[in-house]
Amino acid sequence: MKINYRTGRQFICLLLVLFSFPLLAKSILTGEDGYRLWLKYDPVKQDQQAEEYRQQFAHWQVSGKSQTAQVIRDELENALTGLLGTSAPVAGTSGASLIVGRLAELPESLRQALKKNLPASEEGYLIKTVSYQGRPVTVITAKTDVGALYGSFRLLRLIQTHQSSRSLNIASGPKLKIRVLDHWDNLNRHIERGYAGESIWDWHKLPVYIYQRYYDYARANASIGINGTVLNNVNADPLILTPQYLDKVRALADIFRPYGIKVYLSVKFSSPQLIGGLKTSDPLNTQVKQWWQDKAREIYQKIPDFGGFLVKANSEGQPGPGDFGRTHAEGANMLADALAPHGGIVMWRAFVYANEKHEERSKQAYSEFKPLDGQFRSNVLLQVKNGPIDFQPREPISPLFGATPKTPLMMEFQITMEYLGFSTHAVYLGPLYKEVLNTDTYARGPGSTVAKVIDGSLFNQSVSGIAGVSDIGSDRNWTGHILLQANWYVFGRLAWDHSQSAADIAGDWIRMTLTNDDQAVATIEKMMMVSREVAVNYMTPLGLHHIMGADHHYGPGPWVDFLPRDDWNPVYYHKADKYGLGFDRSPTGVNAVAQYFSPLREQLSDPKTTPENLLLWFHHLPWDYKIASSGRTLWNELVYRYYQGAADVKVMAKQWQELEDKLDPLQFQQVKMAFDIQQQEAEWWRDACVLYFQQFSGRPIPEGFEKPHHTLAYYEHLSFPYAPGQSGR
Ligand code: BDP
Repeated sequence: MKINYRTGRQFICLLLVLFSFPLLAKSILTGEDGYRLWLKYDPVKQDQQAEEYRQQFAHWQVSGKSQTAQVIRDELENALTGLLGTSAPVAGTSGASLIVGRLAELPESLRQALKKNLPASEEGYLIKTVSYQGRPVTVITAKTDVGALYGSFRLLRLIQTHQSSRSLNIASGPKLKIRVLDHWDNLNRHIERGYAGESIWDWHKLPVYIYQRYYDYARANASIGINGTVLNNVNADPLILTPQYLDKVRALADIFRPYGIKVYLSVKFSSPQLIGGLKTSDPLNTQVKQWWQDKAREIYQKIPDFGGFLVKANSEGQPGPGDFGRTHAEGANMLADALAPHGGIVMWRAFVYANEKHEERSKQAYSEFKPLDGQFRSNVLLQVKNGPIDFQPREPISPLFGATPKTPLMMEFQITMEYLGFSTHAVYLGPLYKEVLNTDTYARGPGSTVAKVIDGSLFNQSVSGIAGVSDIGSDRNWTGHILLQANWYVFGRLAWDHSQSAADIAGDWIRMTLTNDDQAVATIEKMMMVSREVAVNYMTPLGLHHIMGADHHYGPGPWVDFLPRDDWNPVYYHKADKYGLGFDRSPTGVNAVAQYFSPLREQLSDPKTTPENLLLWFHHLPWDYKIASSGRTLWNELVYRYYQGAADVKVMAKQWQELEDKLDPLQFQQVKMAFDIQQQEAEWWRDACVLYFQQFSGRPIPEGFEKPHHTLAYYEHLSFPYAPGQSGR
């Protein structure tokens, strides 16, 4: 029979369409794409509570003429119209049941009642139900306009999360003064360690072309109390300080100001040479000092409330005072002196480790900075990463916390997911942040938590701060994965008040972003709360660390041993051998534990008293070492945890799947697809790591566990030259 070639091809096409059908379940999905973040303002469920909201908040008044007052008006109008279906700004306080304004602007009779309840902080607010002209009125008041803005967002959250609005009396002020996002954004819009598209700053079109996104960024930040933004990468391009770029920076600063957000810049220490035409950048050189002073003046002429500089110096190839034989304190102080007359600060990073120093990497920052305590100007903060190495899925705290009573330490957390699965792994960072903040340093006896170190209360310091390396990019949903918006959110909420619980914050975020259905909220909250531990299990259980792929940091790479520096190689960190696994940082090894205060030091010196989740961080243990909590051998426990982690991702994915009917179709679908990737990648981590370590343990994968999908050689040969977020691009 003669085959009709054309019909045959049509037949094949038809088959292809049929086979690909399951992938194309629906070609047009409409719904929430994630752009609106947690500020959706969709109508609240029509019930008794909604009726109360309407009575209380439909008629409102905002006093004051500032730009911030206008921002509050715009936000309330937009939000209350959306949430309540009705919203009417009224001309005078007499017609309003919600009154917003600075204390000084309120009618005298109200003022007296409110004064004593107002929080001390300039940025704090009070939301109180009072009786005014014979009727109940809700008042949001503060010492500053920005405080009133924060209070307004707080009230909106209350409505968004369907809480009672009767007899309100909420006073709140921030526990930390400087609450900034650090953008690792390059001027070419590539984001170092960014997984959500390119930078939202369109440097090329600034200062003229202004995107609505800049305003929405400011709104989102103000809604959680973030009051600063470092616009550019710590691996800084000196051009940021040229007049051309400063005009662009000014445009952004002008947008952010009414939202209480100050702009900061990362600067390159060698800028005087690179853009200033000087022969040196020596911080003790008179011309260099003058150059920075002039530069500071130029900046403040354009941006009178400029926040200050963030500096990465003498670290990973960045220039610094060490290049001129000067200390970090001498470098930081020179910049601090230039900024001080204008009220600016220096955030000097302690993420410093040098090749020339033959000291174990986890010890270097402490060795470098501890002796400098007391030598920094009062407008310098040391910005310290939470752990002593580098934003790993789990690290002990950096020993610097508590070690510098005379120098304020700023926390640096990573929000972007460099070591936690980029933008496809659902990992809620609230528990990680809380774990760090609640850790006791014992610096001044028991109860000297990291939170108390950074909020200044432990050493009575008046400057305090926290920074989060941003996960924001140009993706429609900002963070590449809807659930990862929660990490931006929880960072801000904890920066405001570190005593809040990660679970409560997750609950608020879910209600504002995904759904107010109680059962769905409970399921998602539980999932979020375990998600970090799940990831630790399938990536770096029991205190393993720094075993990711080379350079791009994507996926597992425990075998990597070819990078130019010893301490960039995973083999340096896990030290697997025939005897066992782990890094001996106890007194029998490199004695990194000596940098901690007693009794933490002693606790970490002995494997029996070291928390199991940090065991291999501090100890090199034999494969048959008995894990106390389970009775398993180290090898069996390792395998168990890797498999448990991967299995738990499946459970999370299934739980999500079961919520389909309760969620917006687009949000549901986006997260579902990310879970598909996360499941594959969790198994990839599991299989690659178990096979790799098995070479050393020489022990079998215990019965009952499925076989790895591929050989070790297969995993070792995977290559990802275009993995996103790489440095130096
Ligand atoms: C590391 C990142 C690198 C950053 C560095 C830093 O891989 O891209 O430049 O931290 O914090 O984790 O400076």
